[in-house]
Amino acid sequence: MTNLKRHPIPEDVTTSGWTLSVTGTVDETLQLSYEDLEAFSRKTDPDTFHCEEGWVAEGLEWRGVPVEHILEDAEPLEQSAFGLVRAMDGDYACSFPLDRLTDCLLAVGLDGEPLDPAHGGPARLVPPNDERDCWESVKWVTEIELRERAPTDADTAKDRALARLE
Ligand SMILES: Nc1nc2c(c(=O)[nH]1)N[C@H]1C(S)=C(S)[C@@H](COP(=O)(O)O)O[C@H]1N2
Ligand SMILES: [Mo]
Repeated sequence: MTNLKRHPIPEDVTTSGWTLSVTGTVDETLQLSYEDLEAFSRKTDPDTFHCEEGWVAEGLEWRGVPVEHILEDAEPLEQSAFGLVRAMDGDYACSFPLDRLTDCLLAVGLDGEPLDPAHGGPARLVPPNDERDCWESVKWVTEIELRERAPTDADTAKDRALARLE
């Protein structure tokens, strides 16, 4: 059981045949299955999640793979400086400087169970707790695209996420 808030699962979330793509300024484009990620996953210390809307979820035990390890396999090209993390629900995406992205966890489990779609499964980005905004914890992740230049607001969800809070 978990106390993350339950939001409706968007219609475009389908988990069958799911893979994570690692694309963009990398030497090796990757396609990883849930099983590939699960095999390299590790448990984290209990986490507390705060949403800008004011609610809090405590005692979350994520299990996942450090994004740093995923990216090592893709061999980022030297010019890589940003990552755009894309999701299944339409055009939802978040941008990160590469050094922040490597500090994130890609969670595939929560509280001893595979991460279910109600909580962003098969895979959800979990940025380090001390410096994250709630909308950066991208649910239903499908792709990590590395880039040389910063993605613009047109590429990301920040404006839309904030608009939802108004
Ligand atoms: N793909 C995707 N990820 C998302 C969102 C979203 O709408 N789509 N909402 C964000 C916001 S604002 C919050 S507070 C959390 C909510 O997570 P929960 O539904 O597990 O409580 O997911 C974040 N990640
Ligand atoms: Mo949020």
